[in-house]
Amino acid sequence: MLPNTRPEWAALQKHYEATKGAHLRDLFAADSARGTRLTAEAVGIYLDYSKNRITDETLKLLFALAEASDLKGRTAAMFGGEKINITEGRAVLHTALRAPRGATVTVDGKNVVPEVHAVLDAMGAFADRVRSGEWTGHTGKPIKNVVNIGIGGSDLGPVMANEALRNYAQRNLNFRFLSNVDGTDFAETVRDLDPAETLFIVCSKTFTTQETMTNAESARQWSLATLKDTSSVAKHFVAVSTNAAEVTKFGIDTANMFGFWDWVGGRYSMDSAVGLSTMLALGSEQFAELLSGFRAMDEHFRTAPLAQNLPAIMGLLSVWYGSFYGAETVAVLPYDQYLKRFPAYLQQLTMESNGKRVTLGGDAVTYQTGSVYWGEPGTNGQHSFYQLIHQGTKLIPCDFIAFCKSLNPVGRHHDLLMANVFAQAEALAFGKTAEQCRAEKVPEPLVPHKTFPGNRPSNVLLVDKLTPFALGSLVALYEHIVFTQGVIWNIGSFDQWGVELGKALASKIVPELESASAPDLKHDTSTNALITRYRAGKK
Ligand code: G6Q
Repeated sequence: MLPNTRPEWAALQKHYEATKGAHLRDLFAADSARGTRLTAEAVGIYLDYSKNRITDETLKLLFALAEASDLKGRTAAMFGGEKINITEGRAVLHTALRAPRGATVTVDGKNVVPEVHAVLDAMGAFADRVRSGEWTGHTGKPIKNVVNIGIGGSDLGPVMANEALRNYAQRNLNFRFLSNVDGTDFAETVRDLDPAETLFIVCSKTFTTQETMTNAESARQWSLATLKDTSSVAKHFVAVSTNAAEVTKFGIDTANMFGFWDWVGGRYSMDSAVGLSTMLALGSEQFAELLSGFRAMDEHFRTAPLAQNLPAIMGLLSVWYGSFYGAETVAVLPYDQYLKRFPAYLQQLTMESNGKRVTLGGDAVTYQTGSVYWGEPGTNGQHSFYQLIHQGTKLIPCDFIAFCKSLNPVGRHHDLLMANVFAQAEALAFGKTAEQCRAEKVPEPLVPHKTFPGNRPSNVLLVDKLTPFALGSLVALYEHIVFTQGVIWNIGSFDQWGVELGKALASKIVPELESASAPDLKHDTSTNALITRYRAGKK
């Protein structure tokens, strides 16, 4: 059903019309406890959502919508292994990837937890051998460089985690990530590496993705050009995949293949074998801490009442802005340099999941769904795009993410960094009035330019310290925000037909670019002309 036909949605629409003019300045002035009351805390994350354009009534109505949408029931269905990815007929069980040893999660009558832990154990044992230098390359040298070859869900999580947890990584291992089919990515990734010291992880669920297989083949040729012997492939290439036949065909020993399952979506897979590079960097104990962060947030989301439930609150607030205020984007602004790839990671998680235009039943939606997620770490963003958030014409809800303790305490740096987070959220909410400008003797012609309207919403997430546990809990927080949004919008968050289309379209054109004789082009006139021009230009 279309959620905007629910009475709870209509009540929110009416409430929006009645309250859209309210200013955060007045909401704070009317309630001296607002800044501590509209907060929630769980799994080491303190969420201050008081600077949102909401009242207690808004929350009540949003929770009523969540209940009418059966958020609890749908959550239980996901955790219980029901095939909620209906267009692919699959269960959605990334939560089983962090289930404790001994737990039971059943898919098609089979408990999958023992297999999950068998793969984790194999990853851990392999990581120990590489990290200790026991695993050597073909010439007997220990591995110094690890290159993860993968794209999309087989790249963005590992890249983000590698940056985010660099402080905890074994520093004598050098990690690189090769994703783009652009030969430049390949050339620049390997240019200063010694094949005898380089291990490639070919990370592809299907082992058929064009970009990844092209890069893997070039890596194999590059490696063999120095090592000469095809038996060296087994020492320098391992695979993360569900496709044993293709892995064997490539020359990788299936003893060095780390598997996962069709109930793990690519963008939800960084804590599966796709995280092998993370395991190599962190070792099995710290990887286990990452998983416990995920698990703690899973348990919180599954069990906490809506009014204390971080993912539910944040998911509902994004629905409030997206579907009622018409806000088109959400800015994610981590004030931690280690999280510099976190917004890029979230772009896939959020936009591939909820960039959908029909309901689960196939009806075209008549309301806004998935928002554009974007962002950069603070304070850098303040010196570029924050201007538009403060004084532009668009409403851009922001998520600030910050840590009480720095992993690199240097002089005054951390206090300065944190002062900026608090100041930005404050300025966005309260702005600066014309009267305040005049009191500061701003010349009259400049008053409109120096006035800040405020009333720009934000969440502040405050965490003690960026640890593997904290990262796991933050990623799971956003996974469940996405799930909450998808349930309210009644869309399928776990397929990605748009990505599949891209894969199919390009493979049709490849032979037309590579054929020696002029191909018979049957595209539109624009595509035909571009192909013809490229064929002439590349000679
Ligand atoms: C993720 C998507 C997509 C996928 C890549 C790589 O949810 O399905 O980003 O992860 O296309 O696919 P392979 O792992 O099969 O190479």
